[in-house]
Amino acid sequence: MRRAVCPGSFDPIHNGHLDIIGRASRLYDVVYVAVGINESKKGLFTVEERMELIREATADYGNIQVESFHGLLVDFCKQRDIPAIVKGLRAVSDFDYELQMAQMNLGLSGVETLFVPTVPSYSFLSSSLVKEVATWGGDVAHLLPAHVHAALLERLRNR
Ligand code: COD
Repeated sequence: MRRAVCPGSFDPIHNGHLDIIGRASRLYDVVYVAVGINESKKGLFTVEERMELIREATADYGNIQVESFHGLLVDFCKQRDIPAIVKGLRAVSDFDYELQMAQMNLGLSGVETLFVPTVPSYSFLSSSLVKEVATWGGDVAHLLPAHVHAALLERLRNR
């Protein structure tokens, strides 16, 4: 059984994330989508809410397991016998830090990192930009699954 993990904050999941997860799901038998818990950073959505939004967004893929993790990603991989991390690369600016993390993770545990180039139409996309634009009334509907867009607008209205 070939397994991989797509880790992230996913606050919230957007179409750039989904593109990478979908492509990973065609390469591996099981893809874990792992939401990192970072107590020092308060998200717009709770970790449980993010997981539920991801579950709904990936329900049709058929081989996605949504989980959360605390601490090191390599420990999450070790506990589940996952040999590969799949990451999307948006631009050269992502590369320096992603390379550092990939080398550190390889050195810590032998877990490999595979980089998947983002499709050009999503190369500018990040959760923080989506939240910022939506906060000021900008239209982000085309950048998110419909249920995530609805959840985002509701959360911003009630904040
Ligand atoms: N197109 C394609 N892919 C994208 C796009 C896009 N527009 N946006 C994001 N992605 C991909 C990237 O691969 C990114 O890594 C992933 O989606 C998740 O993105 P975010 O922004 O939701 O998540 P990050 O970058 O905040 O997540 C960071 C992690 C939680 C993965 C990282 O901090 C981590 O591994 N933490 C665990 C602690 C640890 O092990 N630390 C040591 C590291 S060496």
